[in-house]
Amino acid sequence: MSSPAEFDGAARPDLWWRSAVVYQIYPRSFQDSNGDGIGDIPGITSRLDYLAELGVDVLWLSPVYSSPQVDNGYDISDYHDVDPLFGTLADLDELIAQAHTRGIKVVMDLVVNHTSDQHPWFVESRQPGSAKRDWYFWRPARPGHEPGTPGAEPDDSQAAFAPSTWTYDPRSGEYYLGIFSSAQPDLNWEMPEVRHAVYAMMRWWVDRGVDGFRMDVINLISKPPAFISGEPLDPGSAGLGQIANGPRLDEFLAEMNREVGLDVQNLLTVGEMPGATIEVARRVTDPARRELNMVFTFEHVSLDQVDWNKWHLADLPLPRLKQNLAHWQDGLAQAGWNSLYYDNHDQPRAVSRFGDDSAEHRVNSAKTLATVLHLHKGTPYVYQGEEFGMTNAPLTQIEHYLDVESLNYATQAAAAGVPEEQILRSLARKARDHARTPVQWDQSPHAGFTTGVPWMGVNPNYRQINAEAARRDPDSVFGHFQRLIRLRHTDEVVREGHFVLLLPEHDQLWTFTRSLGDRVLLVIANCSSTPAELPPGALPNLDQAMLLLGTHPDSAGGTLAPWESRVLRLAAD
Ligand code: TEU
Ligand code: CA
Repeated sequence: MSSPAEFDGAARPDLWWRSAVVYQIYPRSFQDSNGDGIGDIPGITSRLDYLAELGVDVLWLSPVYSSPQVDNGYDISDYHDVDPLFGTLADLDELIAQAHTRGIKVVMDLVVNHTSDQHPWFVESRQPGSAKRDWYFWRPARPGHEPGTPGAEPDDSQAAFAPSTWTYDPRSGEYYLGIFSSAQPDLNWEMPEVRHAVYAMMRWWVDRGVDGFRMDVINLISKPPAFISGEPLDPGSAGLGQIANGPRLDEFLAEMNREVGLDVQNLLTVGEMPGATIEVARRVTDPARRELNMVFTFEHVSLDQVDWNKWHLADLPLPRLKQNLAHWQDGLAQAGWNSLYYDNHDQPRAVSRFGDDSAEHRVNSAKTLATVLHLHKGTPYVYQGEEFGMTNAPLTQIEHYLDVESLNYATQAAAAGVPEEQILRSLARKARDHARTPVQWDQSPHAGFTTGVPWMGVNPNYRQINAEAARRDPDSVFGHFQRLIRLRHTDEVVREGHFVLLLPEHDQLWTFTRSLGDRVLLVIANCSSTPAELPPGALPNLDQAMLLLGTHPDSAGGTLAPWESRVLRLAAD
């Protein structure tokens, strides 16, 4: 970190994002500043020194725009304003300015596959014959059916958070498409006016000082030609299966890049792409194509389920997880760039899911999962609370769940006769609610998140697991994240080294090398709650190897303790 004098916090040198670590904030659950029990922007600003101490380079803010909050902000009714729940535009300007003075950049969430049904664009589009009618997708009722009656929906496609993707609008007697819910009608990107309205809005935010965009379900914006020409969608879930990765996706992303100046201004761009394949990711993140810097794949967070249904639980042997990430490392090794994440506001907590959140193993499994992820090649994302090992919450009744997706699943599953205890088992493992419990700052009431009543209960384990305790203990998960981030900032091999997975079938050890010229790093991690022997002769020669980062003091022997990991620099031949 260079001295303040010459450092212009907002500077974005070429490819800066390839050495950055991003921290995701879910504003509703991060820090409340006015006692209404809901996190807000001044609350985030008050925690900037904590984030600077952690060492992160970028803050990704989940949506803070005006919104009816049906999907907690992923349903935007005004892209040019901040929701009063979270504060004001002036508060956001202050946050951006204060972040920049600490050398931290700010990335906004761009939600433009759909708007809120309260957005003026949609309110106008509802008027039959309005100039904005085709800004959204309207269809007549199914032939032979009375509009508005059950079964009259244009087709049997299902929404992510509701039974049908189609919502009847008595005003025009027609139906509109919402892949996620009726509160989130899909924009019609075939319309140049729609695209250019979005680009103008993005330029407006860039002029306010933001350093990039995380783009929500951006691979859903190019709908299938058959659908565009009026064909019905197939039954089943619309979004992920049928609509992802449409034929004009690259054209739209390249146009956006040009019109907003994403590359010329070195703005960080990451596209959330459920259903994206390595081929799509390699194409979209190929610098020569000037589309996006990186994408969020969903493959590694969709392995502990059956088919495309996250609620149909499946065990996840370690080889499947590590081989999937290695697959993406290899796939984007020549062109493109990976994002690296386990946690976000849509996923259950990684230490509970991929690790062991028992009192005995939580700290080491949180550290070791982070070691493995951050030593892969790509840009790491840390989700609020992950940096000190927050866990899933003990939500034991349907009423404990608040998320639109969780409640939709519980309702539909119950209607389909799924026993309540099975529904509760799936929710306990996979619900997004686990990621959304308030951040546990300290041992004070409500873990220091609010002086009021939190919108969602704080995880009762906050007395043991909180940021303040972790900051005080250099051997904590927080201390480990600081060291991982420092290693990425100081070691080029961590940033640019070629990745090779070792022992792909070993069901305890996750081990791989990163090499750049004759410099080689070796990562050895025991991702199990029982000791693991290093298979003799299976790993590079460890003599003269130097330990750069380890979770356990006596980390030289041939046996790794449960959840022990070591990052070693191998002696040059
Ligand atoms: O998520 C898209 C998405 O794919 C998720 O719905 C995901 O499949 C699911 O939640 C996994 O359980 C984005 C946002 O990240 C999410 O919060 C929004 O709800 C969604 O888009 C609609 O905007
Ligand atoms: Ca508040």
